[in-house]
Amino acid sequence: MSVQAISSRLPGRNAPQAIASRFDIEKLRADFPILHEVVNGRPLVYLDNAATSQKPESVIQAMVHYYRHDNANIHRGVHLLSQRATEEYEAGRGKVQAFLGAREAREIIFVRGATEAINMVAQTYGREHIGAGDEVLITTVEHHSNIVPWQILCQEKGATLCVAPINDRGELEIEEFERLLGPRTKMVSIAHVSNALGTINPVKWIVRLAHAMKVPVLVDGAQAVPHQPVDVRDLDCDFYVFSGHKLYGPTGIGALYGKAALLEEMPPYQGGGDMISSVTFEKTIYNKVPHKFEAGTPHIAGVIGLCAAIEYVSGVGIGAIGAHEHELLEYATEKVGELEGVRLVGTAREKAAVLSFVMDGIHPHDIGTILDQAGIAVRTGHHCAQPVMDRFGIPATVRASFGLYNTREEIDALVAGIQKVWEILG
Ligand code: 7TS
Repeated sequence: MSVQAISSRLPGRNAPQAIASRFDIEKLRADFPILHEVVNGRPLVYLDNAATSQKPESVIQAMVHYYRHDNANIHRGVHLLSQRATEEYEAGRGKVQAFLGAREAREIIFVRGATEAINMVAQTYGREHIGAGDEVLITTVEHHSNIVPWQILCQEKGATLCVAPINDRGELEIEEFERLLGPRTKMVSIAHVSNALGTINPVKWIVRLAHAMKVPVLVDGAQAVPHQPVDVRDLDCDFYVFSGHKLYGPTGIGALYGKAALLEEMPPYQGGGDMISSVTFEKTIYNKVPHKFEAGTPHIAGVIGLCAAIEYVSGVGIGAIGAHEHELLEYATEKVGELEGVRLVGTAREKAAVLSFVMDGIHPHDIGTILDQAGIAVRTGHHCAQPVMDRFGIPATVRASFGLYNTREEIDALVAGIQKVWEILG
């Protein structure tokens, strides 16, 4: 089946026109204090949302309120503040469960972010189930954090890391993926959305293919959850990971979803407080899932901030956000794509919120510097996806990535900035 045919089976987006009327961009922008910053004498145009998104006042205030009124360690105190902190923290688990559509709250493990979640799965599930001669299957578009943890594991175990290729648009070559998925494959780990190219992978289809071979699938949702609804039960993936800071929440907090049956039989990742039910020098009995995987004092304020972010995003409507960004992406693709000297990198038919490009004879860092002088924040470099750059034979790109608060006027500013770059350096 072609990627296009698969794409047409992906969950439909809300019609942009229907959304636009509900989407009061100026009201939303007022929720984000940082958007009022002036950068190099110009109003900030923040187009680096794939790296991290800005935080609404409600997220900032939720964390401030926690530290001002409720701060205490969790799960161990009988005193009121500890109970309050514990309740908020565990309520947060329920919120993430609902956000991802997980069956049970204990299927949500709080982690530092997507990176820690993938390392955790590699070092717990992976260590138990992947051995010499086995294969882990990923794709060319992965972020380094979905490559290196598997590489470390494969080196330790004598296993092989296999990589499914992409075509010139940046789409997964499905037939090649199917060919590589073999009897030795013990794990598939794949980005839901590529951070460097914006490609949306047909993850539901991939899960189905992998499960037909009895292979579990981890989906790296770091670039998906801010832009589209995610339902882990519908995807039927075995693990799903994301970072709070790309979802308008704080840094240092994220979540790992794992199917309860898998989490139950996995060994712990780190040892320490809270992950035990009893300890003697001879033997430790581990705590129940999810606490077995949350050693030490967690990022309590982070969980509270993440919950406020989920509430915020849910209030705006993730479908509406995705539709707004899709409109911006289409507009930017057209406007930037027709500029002299510009070549877009990553032109998949299913894309989310990312526009990567290069300019003839001009280094991306120089482009980024000139844009910064105009107050426009974009990312330049390999975006922690060096194999993607290698695939396209380039060292780096300029990446503009969109969030719910971006506007057409900001795309116009980007276009003017790129024209200026061409005038100066072209
Ligand atoms: N996976 C994907 C697809 C990502 O885009 C990122 C971060 C990660 C995993 C790691 O997330 P972390 O929160 O644990 O660091 N991506 C980017 C980026 O594109 N620019 O800066 C960070």
